[in-house]
Amino acid sequence: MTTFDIVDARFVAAAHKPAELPPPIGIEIAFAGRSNVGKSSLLNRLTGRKSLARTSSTPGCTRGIMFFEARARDGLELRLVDLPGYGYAQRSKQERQLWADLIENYLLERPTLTSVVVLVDVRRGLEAEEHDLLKLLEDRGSRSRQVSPVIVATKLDRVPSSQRRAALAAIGRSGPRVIGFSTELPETTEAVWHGLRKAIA
Ligand SMILES: Nc1nc2c(ncn2[C@@H]2O[C@H](COP(=O)(O)OP(=O)(O)OP(=O)(O)O)[C@@H](O)[C@H]2O)c(=O)[nH]1
Ligand SMILES: [Mg+2]
Repeated sequence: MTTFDIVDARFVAAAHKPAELPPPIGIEIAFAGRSNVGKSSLLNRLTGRKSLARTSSTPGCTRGIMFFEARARDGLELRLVDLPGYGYAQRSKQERQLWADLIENYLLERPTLTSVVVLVDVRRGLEAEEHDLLKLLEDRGSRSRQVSPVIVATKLDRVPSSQRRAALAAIGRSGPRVIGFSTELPETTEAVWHGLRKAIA
């Protein structure tokens, strides 16, 4: 049996404001990162569902915090939480502020949040926004339950295979270990699942 053995996955709720957040139940893993980095695509691969989470080549696809529930064959039940991407300039300043507040509040206060997957494009690596995000997660530890960050470098297929190892090592140099992922490389899904299982253990 592989860890990537999801027998059931379904949509639970969409929250566009704090009042719409579903009651905190179970274990939550959130997916955070720049708009268009591939959060929703990764979530679909992890659940083995083609279009559970909406994806698009146009940045700003995921609007609001989307909650999904997944159950593995070995009984593990998880909530996978798809966050709207940051760094998307096409929105009004007011809209961006409201979203930042919603996401920041979720990341800092959610009692069921156990791990946050920080996604970065393998070609860009960690930039100021990702360092801010990792710092915010560290700060959370002093207020409520600690969350373990997992860094996933996406779109690995866009780097020639001979350069992948070096690209991942370069991103990992300044912090936690980095897991490479691509929707085009099926074996990488299993690697992400391994990282997630470890992070919530
Ligand atoms: N080549 C390649 N393209 C990918 C990969 N992952 C995602 N994409 C593409 O990148 C685009 C954005 O993917 P999404 O999963 O919608 O990105 P997101 O991070 O959820 O974006 P927002 O919801 O806007 O924050 C889509 O066109 C995907 O098909 C990958 O591993 N390799
Ligand atoms: Mg998305």
